[in-house]
Amino acid sequence: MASSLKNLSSYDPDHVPDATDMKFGIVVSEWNEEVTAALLQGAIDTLVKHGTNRDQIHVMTVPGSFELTYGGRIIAEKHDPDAVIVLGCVIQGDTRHFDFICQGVTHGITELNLDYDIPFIYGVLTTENQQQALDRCGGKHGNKGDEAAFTAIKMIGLKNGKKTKESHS
Ligand code: DLZ
Repeated sequence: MASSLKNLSSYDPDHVPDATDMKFGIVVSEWNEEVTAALLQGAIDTLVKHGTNRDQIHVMTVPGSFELTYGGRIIAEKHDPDAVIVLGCVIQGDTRHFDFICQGVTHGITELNLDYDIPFIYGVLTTENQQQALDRCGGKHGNKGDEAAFTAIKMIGLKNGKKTKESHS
Protein backbone atom coordinates (compact mmCIF):
# COMPACT_ATOMS: atom_id res chain seq x y z
CA MET A 1 0.00 0.00 0.00
CA ALA A 2 1.36 3.46 -0.88
CA SER A 3 2.40 5.25 2.28
CA SER A 4 0.11 8.19 1.49
CA LEU A 5 -2.82 5.77 1.69
CA LYS A 6 -1.66 3.95 4.79
CA ASN A 7 -4.40 3.75 7.36
CA LEU A 8 -2.92 2.75 10.68
CA SER A 9 -6.37 1.93 12.07
CA SER A 10 -6.23 -1.31 10.08
CA TYR A 11 -3.12 -2.45 11.99
CA ASP A 12 -2.29 -6.01 12.88
CA PRO A 13 -2.92 -6.40 16.65
CA ASP A 14 -0.24 -9.13 16.80
CA HIS A 15 2.33 -6.44 16.17
CA VAL A 16 1.48 -4.52 19.33
CA PRO A 17 2.94 -5.50 22.74
CA ASP A 18 0.66 -6.66 25.54
CA ALA A 19 -0.54 -3.62 27.52
CA THR A 20 -1.73 -5.41 30.66
CA ASP A 21 0.76 -3.71 32.99
CA MET A 22 0.68 -0.30 31.35
CA LYS A 23 -0.81 2.92 32.74
CA PHE A 24 -2.05 5.72 30.51
CA GLY A 25 -3.09 9.34 30.76
CA ILE A 26 -5.40 10.74 28.10
CA VAL A 27 -6.01 14.46 27.71
CA VAL A 28 -8.91 15.36 25.47
CA SER A 29 -10.07 18.73 24.19
CA GLU A 30 -13.71 19.88 24.46
CA TRP A 31 -13.60 21.87 21.21
CA ASN A 32 -15.29 19.93 18.39
CA GLU A 33 -16.58 17.53 20.99
CA GLU A 34 -18.42 15.25 18.58
CA VAL A 35 -15.06 14.44 17.05
CA THR A 36 -12.92 14.35 20.18
CA ALA A 37 -15.41 12.12 22.05
CA ALA A 38 -15.13 9.59 19.22
CA LEU A 39 -11.33 9.80 19.30
CA LEU A 40 -11.42 9.21 23.06
CA GLN A 41 -13.70 6.20 22.74
CA GLY A 42 -11.45 4.72 20.06
CA ALA A 43 -8.36 5.21 22.19
CA ILE A 44 -9.92 3.66 25.31
CA ASP A 45 -11.34 0.69 23.36
CA THR A 46 -7.94 0.00 21.81
CA LEU A 47 -6.07 0.16 25.13
CA VAL A 48 -8.61 -2.14 26.77
CA LYS A 49 -8.46 -4.52 23.80
CA HIS A 50 -4.73 -4.85 24.39
CA GLY A 51 -5.10 -5.70 28.08
CA THR A 52 -5.16 -2.40 29.96
CA ASN A 53 -7.67 -2.21 32.80
CA ARG A 54 -10.04 0.73 32.48
CA ASP A 55 -8.90 1.94 35.92
CA GLN A 56 -5.34 2.23 34.60
CA ILE A 57 -6.49 4.91 32.17
CA HIS A 58 -6.86 8.44 33.55
CA VAL A 59 -8.83 10.85 31.40
CA MET A 60 -8.71 14.63 31.74
CA THR A 61 -10.62 17.16 29.64
CA VAL A 62 -9.29 20.60 28.73
CA PRO A 63 -11.16 23.45 27.00
CA GLY A 64 -9.30 23.48 23.67
CA SER A 65 -6.37 21.93 21.84
CA PHE A 66 -4.09 24.76 22.89
CA GLU A 67 -4.52 23.55 26.49
CA LEU A 68 -3.47 19.97 25.68
CA THR A 69 0.16 20.70 26.49
CA TYR A 70 -0.51 21.95 30.00
CA GLY A 71 -3.07 19.18 30.56
CA GLY A 72 -0.46 16.66 29.48
CA ARG A 73 1.98 18.00 32.01
CA ILE A 74 -0.59 17.88 34.83
CA ILE A 75 -1.61 14.31 34.07
CA ALA A 76 2.03 13.18 33.83
CA GLU A 77 2.82 14.71 37.23
CA LYS A 78 -0.36 13.60 38.95
CA HIS A 79 -0.86 10.02 37.77
CA ASP A 80 2.63 8.83 36.82
CA PRO A 81 1.48 7.13 33.59
CA ASP A 82 3.72 5.14 31.23
CA ALA A 83 2.49 7.29 28.33
CA VAL A 84 0.20 10.25 27.75
CA ILE A 85 -2.08 10.54 24.72
CA VAL A 86 -3.44 13.94 23.75
CA LEU A 87 -6.57 14.12 21.60
CA GLY A 88 -7.95 17.20 19.90
CA CYS A 89 -9.44 18.50 16.70
CA VAL A 90 -8.57 21.84 15.13
CA ILE A 91 -10.68 22.82 12.14
CA GLN A 92 -9.58 25.55 9.74
CA GLY A 93 -11.54 28.79 10.06
CA ASP A 94 -11.40 32.14 8.33
CA THR A 95 -8.48 33.48 10.34
CA ARG A 96 -4.92 32.41 11.14
CA HIS A 97 -6.02 31.16 14.57
CA PHE A 98 -5.85 27.61 13.19
CA ASP A 99 -2.14 27.96 12.42
CA PHE A 100 -1.29 29.34 15.82
CA ILE A 101 -3.19 26.64 17.72
CA CYS A 102 -1.66 23.87 15.58
CA GLN A 103 1.83 25.27 15.98
CA GLY A 104 1.34 25.82 19.71
CA VAL A 105 0.15 22.32 20.53
CA THR A 106 2.63 20.64 18.19
CA HIS A 107 5.52 22.52 19.71
CA GLY A 108 4.16 21.97 23.23
CA ILE A 109 3.84 18.22 22.88
CA THR A 110 7.31 18.01 21.35
CA GLU A 111 8.67 19.86 24.39
CA LEU A 112 6.94 17.44 26.75
CA ASN A 113 8.54 14.53 24.92
CA LEU A 114 11.93 16.13 25.52
CA ASP A 115 11.28 17.09 29.15
CA TYR A 116 9.77 13.85 30.45
CA ASP A 117 10.97 10.27 30.31
CA ILE A 118 7.64 9.01 28.93
CA PRO A 119 6.15 9.33 25.45
CA PHE A 120 3.46 11.91 24.73
CA ILE A 121 1.44 10.81 21.73
CA TYR A 122 -0.02 13.37 19.36
CA GLY A 123 -3.62 12.56 18.48
CA VAL A 124 -4.70 15.95 17.20
CA LEU A 125 -6.66 16.19 13.96
CA THR A 126 -5.88 19.33 11.97
CA THR A 127 -8.40 19.49 9.15
CA GLU A 128 -9.82 21.88 6.59
CA ASN A 129 -13.42 21.10 7.47
CA GLN A 130 -15.73 19.10 9.73
CA GLN A 131 -16.20 16.28 7.20
CA GLN A 132 -12.46 15.57 7.06
CA ALA A 133 -12.49 15.35 10.86
CA LEU A 134 -15.50 12.99 10.91
CA ASP A 135 -13.77 10.80 8.32
CA ARG A 136 -10.88 10.36 10.79
CA CYS A 137 -12.71 9.65 14.04
CA GLY A 138 -14.46 6.45 13.02
CA GLY A 139 -15.26 7.21 9.36
CA LYS A 140 -13.69 6.21 6.08
CA HIS A 141 -10.15 6.99 7.25
CA GLY A 142 -10.43 4.99 10.46
CA ASN A 143 -10.15 6.38 13.96
CA LYS A 144 -7.01 8.33 14.84
CA GLY A 145 -7.79 7.70 18.52
CA ASP A 146 -7.15 3.98 17.92
CA GLU A 147 -3.91 4.86 16.18
CA ALA A 148 -2.77 7.12 19.00
CA ALA A 149 -3.49 4.31 21.49
CA PHE A 150 -1.50 1.64 19.75
CA THR A 151 1.30 4.10 19.06
CA ALA A 152 1.43 4.71 22.82
CA ILE A 153 1.57 0.97 23.55
CA LYS A 154 4.33 0.50 20.98
CA MET A 155 6.38 3.38 22.39
CA ILE A 156 6.16 1.98 25.92
CA GLY A 157 7.16 -1.40 24.52
CA LEU A 158 10.12 0.26 22.81
CA LYS A 159 11.21 1.87 26.04
CA ASN A 160 10.85 -1.41 27.93
CA GLY A 161 12.74 -3.31 25.26
CA LYS A 162 9.72 -5.38 24.25
CA LYS A 163 9.97 -6.25 20.60
CA THR A 164 6.98 -6.58 18.35
CA LYS A 165 6.91 -9.36 15.78
CA GLU A 166 7.57 -6.71 13.11
CA SER A 167 10.91 -5.75 14.62
CA HIS A 168 12.17 -9.35 14.95
CA SER A 169 13.16 -9.67 11.30
C1 DLZ B 1 -10.33 29.46 19.77
C2 DLZ B 1 -10.35 28.14 19.09
C3 DLZ B 1 -10.73 28.03 17.74
C4 DLZ B 1 -11.09 29.21 16.91
N1 DLZ B 1 -10.79 26.85 17.14
C5 DLZ B 1 -10.46 25.73 17.82
C6 DLZ B 1 -10.50 24.46 17.20
O1 DLZ B 1 -10.88 24.28 16.03
N2 DLZ B 1 -10.13 23.38 17.94
C7 DLZ B 1 -9.71 23.49 19.25
O2 DLZ B 1 -9.35 22.47 19.85
N3 DLZ B 1 -9.68 24.69 19.86
C8 DLZ B 1 -10.05 25.79 19.20
N4 DLZ B 1 -10.02 27.01 19.82
C9 DLZ B 1 -9.71 27.06 21.27
C10 DLZ B 1 -8.20 27.07 21.60
O3 DLZ B 1 -7.64 25.77 21.47
C11 DLZ B 1 -7.99 27.51 23.07
O4 DLZ B 1 -8.82 26.77 23.91
C12 DLZ B 1 -8.28 29.00 23.27
O5 DLZ B 1 -7.53 29.78 22.37
C13 DLZ B 1 -7.93 29.43 24.72
O6 DLZ B 1 -6.54 29.25 25.00
